[in-house]
Amino acid sequence: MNQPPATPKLHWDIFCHVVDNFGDIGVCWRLCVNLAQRGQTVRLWVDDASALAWMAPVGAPSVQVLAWTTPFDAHGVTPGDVLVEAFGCDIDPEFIAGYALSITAGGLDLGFCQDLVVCQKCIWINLEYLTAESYAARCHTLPSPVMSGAGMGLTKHFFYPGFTTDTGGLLREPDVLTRQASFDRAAWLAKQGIGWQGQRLISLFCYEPPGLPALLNALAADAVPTLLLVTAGRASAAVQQLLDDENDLKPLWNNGKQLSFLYLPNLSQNDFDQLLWACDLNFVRGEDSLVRALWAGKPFIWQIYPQHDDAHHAKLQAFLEWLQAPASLRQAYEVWNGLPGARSVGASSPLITFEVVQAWQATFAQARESLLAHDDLASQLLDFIAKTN
Ligand code: TRH
Repeated sequence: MNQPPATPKLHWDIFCHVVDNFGDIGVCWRLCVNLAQRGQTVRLWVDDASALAWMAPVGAPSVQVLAWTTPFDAHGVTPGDVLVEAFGCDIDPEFIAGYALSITAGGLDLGFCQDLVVCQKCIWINLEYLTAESYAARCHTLPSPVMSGAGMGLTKHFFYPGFTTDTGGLLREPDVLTRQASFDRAAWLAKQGIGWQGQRLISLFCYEPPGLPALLNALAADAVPTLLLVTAGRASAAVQQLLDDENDLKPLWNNGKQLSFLYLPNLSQNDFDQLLWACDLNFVRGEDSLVRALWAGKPFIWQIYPQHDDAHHAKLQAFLEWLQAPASLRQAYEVWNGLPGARSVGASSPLITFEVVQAWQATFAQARESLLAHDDLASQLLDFIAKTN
């Protein structure tokens, strides 16, 4: 019987420029870990690694973090087998020149590379942002010949993560399902020092969402008591600002104490994932936490990263389309994100009543099932490399 070809063990150089927030480093770190879990050796070059101190406090085997400095310091290393430019960052010409040299000279480090065929080729990946818009499938894996500069003559390939089989898939660790299956919610909450008395649990990871006042008012008025677990940083600041305003203007707004708050410290990515597994409803934002919320399989509301030209409106609608979101869920997303035309939401709004949230469960379960049937992003990258060489 023919054995499937063994996954080549390659050396990867992944470059990450932190623009703002935690998505750039969050996605890149997960990609490194995902690759390492599949036998790869990875160097992560990042210009601001500070968030990794809490996101990944114990690091990961076979992943090395290097400071990406200006001017460029190669730290005495030579380029590996695969270059990844995350989110359109530009790798320094010195490094590209070294990579080009190793290819044109057939300059293989056979001690590193166990797959001669793969190593003789240029594998230069431009990893793009996640979107459900149709251009992702159209552009996925397209080649982009380099016409000038240190990499002249080489070819980059675009790699688009995505939700459908004609894209590069989503980051997913091989053991995520087994870890989830044995997750003990009460034990995890106790370990975090979260005093839980059976209330509905909602996590809040957001920017400054237009729908936040409506959410807090609706939760305070709801028959079901809620413990809101507010993540550190912008979400905490937004809630505290709003509470100051509400308490000044409407001192009785949460008089029944139906809504209580707990402010979380920065969690590791591992604990952040478990936070999403523990809650009945999650509010997430950006790119990476959206994917984690999908794997959690619980209902969630997503605040999309806002862009100045409002390009995020189409991106949000494309996601809702892919999700086959029912009308109440669409409305909640539109209100939360302040989309034009979104109906304003009052205390009796369907944004978060218990029944409505429960009705969304089927949509998210179905989405998760369909995604689990596709290969994850790291596996698809490895397949792509094997096929194109
Ligand atoms: O921080 P973000 O808003 O990042 C954004 C988006 O990725 C956006 O698409 C991008 O263009 C912009 O940055 C520059 O949201 P995101 O993507 O969910 O990243 C947050 C990361 O932080 C994610 O990996 C989870 C992690 N995290 C923790 O590890 N612990 C925590 O306590 C929290 C709150 C988050």
